[in-house]
Amino acid sequence: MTNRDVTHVLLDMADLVELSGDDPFKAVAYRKAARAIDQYPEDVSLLMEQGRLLEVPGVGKGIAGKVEELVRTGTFCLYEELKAKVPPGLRDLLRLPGLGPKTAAQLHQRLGVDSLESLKAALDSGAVRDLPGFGEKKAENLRHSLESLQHVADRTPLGHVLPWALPLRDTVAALPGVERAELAGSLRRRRDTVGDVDVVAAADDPPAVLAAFAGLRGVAEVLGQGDSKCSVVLDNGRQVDLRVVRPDQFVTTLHHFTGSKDHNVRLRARAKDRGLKLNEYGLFHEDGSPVPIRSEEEIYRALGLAYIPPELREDLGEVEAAEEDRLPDLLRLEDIRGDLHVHTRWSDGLATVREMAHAARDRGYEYLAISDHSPSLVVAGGLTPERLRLQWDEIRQAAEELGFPILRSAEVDILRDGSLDLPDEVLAELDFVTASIHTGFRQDRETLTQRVLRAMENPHVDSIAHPTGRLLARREPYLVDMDRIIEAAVRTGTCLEINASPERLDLSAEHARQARDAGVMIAINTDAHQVETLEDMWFGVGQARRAWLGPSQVLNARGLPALLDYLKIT
Ligand code: DGT
Ligand code: CA
Ligand code: CA
Ligand code: ZN
Repeated sequence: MTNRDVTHVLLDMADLVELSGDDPFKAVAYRKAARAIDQYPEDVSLLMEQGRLLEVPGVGKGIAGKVEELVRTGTFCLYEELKAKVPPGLRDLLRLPGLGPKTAAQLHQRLGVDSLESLKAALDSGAVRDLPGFGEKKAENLRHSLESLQHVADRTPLGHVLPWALPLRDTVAALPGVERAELAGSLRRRRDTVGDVDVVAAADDPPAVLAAFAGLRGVAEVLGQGDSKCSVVLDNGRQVDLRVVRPDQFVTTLHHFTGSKDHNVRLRARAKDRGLKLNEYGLFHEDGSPVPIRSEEEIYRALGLAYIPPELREDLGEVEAAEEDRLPDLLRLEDIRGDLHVHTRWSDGLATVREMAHAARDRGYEYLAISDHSPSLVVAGGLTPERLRLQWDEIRQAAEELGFPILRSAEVDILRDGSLDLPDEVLAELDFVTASIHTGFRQDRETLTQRVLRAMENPHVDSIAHPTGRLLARREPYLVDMDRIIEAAVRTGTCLEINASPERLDLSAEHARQARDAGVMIAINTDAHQVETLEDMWFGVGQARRAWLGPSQVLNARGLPALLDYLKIT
């Protein structure tokens, strides 16, 4: 169990305490301990072994006991008790932006609300509005949150799904009689969020495999089961569709369930035009005899098309491009030569400059830019010009010691009036300047857009980080006018970032493709706050591929000399 896992359970516990109407101070204590453990530089399990758990600030005897039980057994008694006691639907209320456990508990106790549906009913009947302490405005806000949640609720960030979907695929692949198993659907197309998870497997006896699958530990409910298909809900609440077919049908089934639906529709029509029939079971001549298919490449070839990688299968022009053999040469993870946006302990990161640079070098990168926050972000320990200069000493030393190029950078806050949070003289001394918005998200569209435009007009600014501020399934993008930002990026030669954090993936694939088409240079950066999240680059590359980006359009796919040349650093 990692510190992050423990943190998640403790935060969940805090919610449950409040939802159950127990002493709110207990919830505060769990949250405090959770954050402290998350930030703590050492492993909880190690601390436990050495009997040093109480050294973590905010962890007292009571919570330490529960953490020990948790790390040893995967859960703790009181947590299980509360989970059994609090209606599961009540916990769903917490997904509403602006609704905390205290309010949820109130709604539960006074109105019997125990699910999103019953909340909607209580809003419709006026019961929420009439509740003391609520009123028209609060009820209206709740209704808004409920609507926007229903919009995103059924989709989960790819980064939250992969950690259990990959092992699930391996579990299926290891079931008796299974020849191979692959993830399909939106997950294989690397969409930023996914609905359900689709798995396709090959076996000689599909019903036996489906039965074994339905009986796996972790399967909470079987929604439906046939000869080749089984849909289940897992303990984590997510739906999985498994298809099992004979090995000779595997490729076309995998292709069919990779989708997208729109892409499939196009291919089927194209097959028909050529006197063929394409479906999940195979590709067939008019007389019903099969066209032998051993790979997805062969499906496309049979239809007179160049191979279309899963990320492009959305019917957004890829079929036409494949027909004319002008599909882009898509970016690959190996093309990435460095990361231009990471944080260290100098602001809110967890690792030192040296540790980050070392990890970047281990990944095979040629350079790394250290971009800590600027002073107005007090919560993130933003750097004043004085501290920035001290950081430069450390950067120089680390670069020398490791023999690895480290660029001086900063993530400069774009203030509410569009001015930047560090003076031009300081920006001029940086190798790479990233600007971004962290405050005032609720300003109107014009003001927000002007802020970004003004930052881009500053000749020192090289890149705009996470340009729309969205947090997947949690926060809508702020209302910037992307058409104008892209136009200004072209005019000023400013890069736009694909923030590779799976919580953000911002720019979206749509905006990134629009920027690419306009000729904007894209930087793909992890915004890593610790060594481990340098790995998030994989998500950013997926997003870039969905945006049809190739290495020549990505700044950090350049080697160091070409990068410095682009940045006019000699
Ligand atoms: P999701 O789950 O909402 O993130 O998106 P997908 O693309 O994974 O969609 P899903 O799970 O409903 O179906 C998986 C694939 O199966 C889909 O991409 C294409 C194929 N498929 C599903 N339903 C249909 C259909 O009615 N017609 C066609 N042609 N293909 C379908
Ligand atoms: Ca799916
Ligand atoms: Ca599905
Ligand atoms: Zn950042």
